[in-house]
Amino acid sequence: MVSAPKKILFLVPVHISYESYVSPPKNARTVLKNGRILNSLATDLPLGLLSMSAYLKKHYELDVRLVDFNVEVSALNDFDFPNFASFAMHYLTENFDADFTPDIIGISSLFSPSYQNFIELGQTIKTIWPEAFLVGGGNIPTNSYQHIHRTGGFRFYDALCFGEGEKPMLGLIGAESPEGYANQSESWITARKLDNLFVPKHDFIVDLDEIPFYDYALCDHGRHSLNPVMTSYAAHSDSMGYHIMTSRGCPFHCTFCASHQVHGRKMRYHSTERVFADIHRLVDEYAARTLIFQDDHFMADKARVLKILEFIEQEKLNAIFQNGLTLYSLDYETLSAFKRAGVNQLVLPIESGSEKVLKHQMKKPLKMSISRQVAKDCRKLGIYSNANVLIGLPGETRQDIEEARLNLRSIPANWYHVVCASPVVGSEIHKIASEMGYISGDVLGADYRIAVINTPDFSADYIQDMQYVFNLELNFLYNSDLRLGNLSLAETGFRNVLNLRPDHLMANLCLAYVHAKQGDDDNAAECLAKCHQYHGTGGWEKYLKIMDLSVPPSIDDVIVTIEQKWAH
Ligand code: B12
Ligand code: SF4
Repeated sequence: MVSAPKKILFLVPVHISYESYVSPPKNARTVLKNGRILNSLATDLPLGLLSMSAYLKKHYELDVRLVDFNVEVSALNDFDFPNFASFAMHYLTENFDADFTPDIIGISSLFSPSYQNFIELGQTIKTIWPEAFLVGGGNIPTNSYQHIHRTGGFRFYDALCFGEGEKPMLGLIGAESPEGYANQSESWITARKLDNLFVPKHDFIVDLDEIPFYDYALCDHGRHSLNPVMTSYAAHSDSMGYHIMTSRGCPFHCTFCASHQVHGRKMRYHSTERVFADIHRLVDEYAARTLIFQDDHFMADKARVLKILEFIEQEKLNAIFQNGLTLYSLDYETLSAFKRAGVNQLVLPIESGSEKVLKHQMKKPLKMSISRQVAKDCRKLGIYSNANVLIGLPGETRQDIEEARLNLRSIPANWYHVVCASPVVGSEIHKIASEMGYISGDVLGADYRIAVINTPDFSADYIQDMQYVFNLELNFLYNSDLRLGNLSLAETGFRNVLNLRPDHLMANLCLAYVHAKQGDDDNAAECLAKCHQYHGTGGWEKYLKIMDLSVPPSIDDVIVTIEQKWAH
């Protein structure tokens, strides 16, 4: 073995901004801590770091530690720090003594809203461990290194990694001088190189089986199960899931996506034998029962997909597919295989209700007839479907948005997740929107839930309002389960919303409808009374006006009012 730095510390900054954490936007998931409403932080396993750790340990003897600040902040009963950097300073000085002085520190940043935290954490690290070689990696440094350079981020960071980090980190650790190595490697970005017009290059591992079983032992799985995104899936109350990624890359060109900047467009795979071996280890060593697949394009090879699903079925495990699966690959046979593998819920990346927007603004290989068929088949098979939709891309018009608003009502997904198009750095829409001067405010650091694109066709405020209207119409007024008479399923959705927002007028109105349909006049009247109570608050009047809806005066009118809407 070559002599190498022994101690590596990996850090994950909080994924969202401090402002968004302490004052969550109204469409965010929240948690209550010591009487305060705070934004909820996703505590999903940071797979990139687990992969790098496994790969590096295959080659060198290392002491690797990991701190995910999403987990550490979530574990607190209260949060009374003025910013995340002061919490990081407090946490790191309390938890690391002289026994662990890291040689190399790597900070991972995948999400635009974490940008400021990424920079401030770098600054904190340089105060605590000025001698350590500090590197950054992930989606944000890969796409924003020029901005980081311009704004002085290289005062803290010694180098930034371009794309996947396994091979670049291996080179760095094996080198006598990390600085020297970073300055000559094509995948490491340094300030000195950028001053000389340097263009970085990817250094991919082609055969993913070269990466050993991910270093899951780096994480405390009890703490990481505090709030993974899977807990927002109605069909899964068990929060102890194990994330896996069986392939990397995606050949498509969706204009809102930045994945290819890190992982490229060429598909790379783990062999199915290796996938099965990893799953067996997760079951044996961690008693895993639920697997969360994170592949960008899981559906790339149908035979492979069916083989993996058959394995999950045989092993009687649960599987969650958090990313939308390519809809044209989801024929009835394949969907049935998902169902047999115990998959009771799927994310459908329907993306838009306008064929024009799908084709020209999103460059998505999808037709609405396919989305409709998949949603219907999911219903037939008893798979709960969550549809993803986004509005407000450059080139989309108000007419497209109105068309989508109507068309989406004909796709019978169970629930819709509607978002404002966010110009994520590294995506084509970010490039277009920045070149055209369409972006208002700060994109790096901006919350995905807030519209920031203004074009000659629409303002960001209009998109923000329409995003909420789409949500109110598709999930409430025109809720597919309500219209199809699946009252108890619809009721579960409304109650989930009311648990978080008791003053949700539309959830109360739709629940009044459910009660009225069931002949439960007392509860219907109670829900309707709440609608009248909240009518003048929270901007409800504005949204009711856009939907051309008024709160019915009595419970006798609730059913008529709602069903009249469906008839038009
Ligand atoms: C899993 C995932 C999540 C998980 C997070 C898991 C986690 N704890 O990291 C969850 C479900 C929470 C999530 C949520 C969201 N996500 Co997401 N997510 C992904 C996804 C599909 C995979 C990430 C992953 O695990 N990759 C596998 C590992 C192996 O790769 P990696 O993490 O990139 O790490 C490698 C390199 O980046 C690099 N690297 C990473 N860190 C470091 C550190 C150092 C020191 C070095 C040297 C290298 C390095 O080396 C690693 C190994 O090769 C990516 C797409 C993608 N394929 O990258 C989107 C992605 C990161 N998500 C994205 C988005 C937009 C979202 C959501 C907004 C979706 C939504 N509409 O709700 C939310 C926002 C969350 C928030 N901030 O509030 C965008 C982010 C774009 C951006 N610029 O902000 C991405 C890129 C997808 C896209 N559309 O372009 N997501
Ligand atoms: S959104 Fe999904 S399908 Fe589209 S390019 Fe990105 S990873 Fe591929």
